[in-house]
This record gives sequence, C-alpha cells and structure tokens, in this order.
Amino acid sequence: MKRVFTPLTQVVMALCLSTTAQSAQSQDDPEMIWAKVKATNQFQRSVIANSGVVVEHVADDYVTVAGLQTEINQIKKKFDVEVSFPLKKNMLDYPGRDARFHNYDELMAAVKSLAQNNPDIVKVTEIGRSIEGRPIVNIKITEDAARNTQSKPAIIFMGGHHAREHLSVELPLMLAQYIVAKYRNGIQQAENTLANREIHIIPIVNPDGSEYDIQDGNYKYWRKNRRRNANGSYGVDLNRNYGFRWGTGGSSRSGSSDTFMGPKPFSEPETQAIQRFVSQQKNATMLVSFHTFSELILFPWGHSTSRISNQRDFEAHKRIATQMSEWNGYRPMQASQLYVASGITSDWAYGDQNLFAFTFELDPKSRFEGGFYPGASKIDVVFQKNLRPCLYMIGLADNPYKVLQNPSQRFGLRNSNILE
Ligand code: 0X9
Ligand code: ZN
Repeated sequence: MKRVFTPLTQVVMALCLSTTAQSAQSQDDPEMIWAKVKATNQFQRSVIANSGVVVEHVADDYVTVAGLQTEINQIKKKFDVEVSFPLKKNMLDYPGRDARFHNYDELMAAVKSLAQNNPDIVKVTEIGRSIEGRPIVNIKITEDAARNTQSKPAIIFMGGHHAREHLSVELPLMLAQYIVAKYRNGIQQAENTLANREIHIIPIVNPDGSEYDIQDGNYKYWRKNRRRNANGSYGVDLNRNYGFRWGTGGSSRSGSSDTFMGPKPFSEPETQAIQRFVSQQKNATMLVSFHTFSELILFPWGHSTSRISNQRDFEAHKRIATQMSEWNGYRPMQASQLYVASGITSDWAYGDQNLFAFTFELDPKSRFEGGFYPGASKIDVVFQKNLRPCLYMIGLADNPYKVLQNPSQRFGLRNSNILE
C-alpha cells in the first residue's frame, strides 16, 4: 500500500494541530487522541483495533488511529507510537463552506420530493426510528413502486452508519436521484432496470449522530449513535452492534469507547430497523454499506482472518470487488485484512442473511486529504467515481454468480443495466 504522507510533514502537522487542540472534554464527548502507530501486518493491526480505537488509515508499516487516552496508553505498551496528539474538533464548517451537504431535514425534504414527484417508481417508507425518534427511511425504486410483490431481484444500499461520514449519505441520495432522473428522461436502460430490479436505498442509518456532529456549526468528530449508556457516556458504534459473531474482536465493551459494541447484539433501534427491514426483503441478493474514508472495497469476513468457507462465494465477492476497483480506483480486499472488527453490517448480511455484501470506504484516501471532512467539492467526485460500480451491482443482483462465468456467457443482463 502506498504511503500517504511523509513522516516529517506529519510531525509538523501534529505540532500545528496540538497547539490549538481543545483540552477539557465532558464525559458525554470525551477527548480523542490521534496517533500514528508502527504496525506491519493484519495481526498487529487487529491487536491495535482490539484496544477499542478506530483505525483510520492503514499503510504498509503503520496505521493511524483515533481513540481514548486509555486506549492509546494500552497500545503504547506493545507498539511504537510515533506521534500522538489530541484531536482538534472544529475542522471545516459544515453550514458555511459545506452547506451542500444535507442535514437531516434537508435530506428528508429531498427524499420526500423525489417520492412525491415520481409516485410510479419511488416509494418511501419509514423502517424504524432512531433513539431520539427520527424516522429512518428506505427509498424503494422500481416500476410500479406502490405494489409490494417482491417479485424482482433486489439490492439494498445504505449509508450514514457513522455520524461524521457525511459523504456516505450524499452518495446514496445522489444515486437515487440519478436513477429516477434517467428513467424520467426516457433512457431505455433505466426503464429496463426498473422493470427488472427493486432498488432499496437507506441514505442514513444514524441520523441522531449525524445531526449531533454538525449541531453547532463545528464538526465534532462524532462516530456513534446517541444512546445514553449505563456509565453515563454516549453512543454505541452501530457498525459493531450487528448480531453476527458480535463482540468477537475489534470492538470495545466500554461505553466511552468509539467502538462500543453495545450491551447486546442489535441493542440499538437503528440496527434493529436494518435487521427487520433486510430480513423482510426475501428477494434481495446484495447489500452495500457506504462508509468513509480510505478508498477501499471490502468484503466478508471482517470478524475473522479466515476466508469465507464457500469458495464460490469467496471468488464471486473477490471478482466483483476487483472489477469495481478498476472503475473507482479503490483497493479491493477482505475486510479483516485491514484489521479484525466484529458486529459489522456486511458480516451479518452475508453470514446471517446470505447476501452478497460489500463495505465501501469512500474518498478521500487519507486524513491529510480531508479525512472525514473533505469538503463539499468531493461530493460530485465521489458520486462520479462510484456510479458505475453501483450500477454494476444493480445489474448483478439477479445472479451475482454470473461474474464467475466466462465473458461470452455474461451477456444476460446487458439490456437491463443502465450503463451497458
Ligand atoms: O471500522 C469500521 O467500522 C469501518 N471503518 S470506518 O472508518 N468507516 O469506521 C470498517 C469496517 C471494515 N471491517 C473490518 N475492518 N473488519
Ligand atoms: Zn464508518
């Protein structure tokens, strides 16, 4: 993997940031420490992830992490921590320069107007509510959307599990708007697609966390939902809360940790909503969960370094990820090759629901290209880069195994794909 930043520049950056860092933090929102830690393989990275920190970026011989001081201290006992400093939280200003991002109300308004203007092909339903009572919605896009037949192959896209990963909300919203616009413009392939597929898009799984992150005009670097935990801290990491091999590594039992797994699997209304909705979609074959950042396409397993035991499933996941990586330039890999993490959406989707499952870590590649807050100019770039992979997966949803056939046999769906 390419180095993303020279050590000297990093030290200078660290010094600049540390002079302006906030020091007093409440239990509600504890101070986070950023660190660069020497680690050269997935096993070392998994030990680091096991301390409860969030691994932000993986390079050949180091990782960058963000976590509590206690977690960093634990890492220091076993690893060489080259740089560490408290995170400065007020980064780019969302309402001002990043106003193009949708806050929750703007997102809901955009979703509702899409449905109201296109009742024949768009149906929006509430699939559950967040801890603070915000509706979590699904946008179903298909011909004759009002009918509930589940007779066409379905694919489920979702974004916004992690509060600060705002790009992961914009992409699914734009995907919905794009597909609908193509259909309205009478593009033949779009008509074929909506005649042959049910597309489900859940743009935001964690609306409370996302709103909290932008609450007073300063980004808060928030990740989790807004559950008040037993120890008075806030938040469960929704991407550690899914009920498949829950709590088996790379997540924390401490409420204060950014990777808190929750008191039990599916303890949160947000993950319960996804569990209920996904398990009801009997015609679904594929699930895609968008996160940021690092520019990766990940496939199961995340909780184990073993491969998926079904060789055909492994080959098909790998081939799909590799094909998509040729279009968006991301790096395809098994999730645990990064570091082991359990309770994640795609492990549950594949392991429990038998769906093809991918996690995208969208742009940028590193913290120094903007990290979680790369600015509004990235929205269009990220959408353009990932449009073809998204359409490709929609095309594959009738039979993802067709990627294993030789090219001359793969023509089956050409007509129903928007792009091809
Ligand atoms: O740690 C996560 O939940 C995901 N990364 S993020 O920076 N968006 O938080 C990645 C999960 C991928 N799975 C594994 N690494 N096992
Ligand atoms: Zn994430």
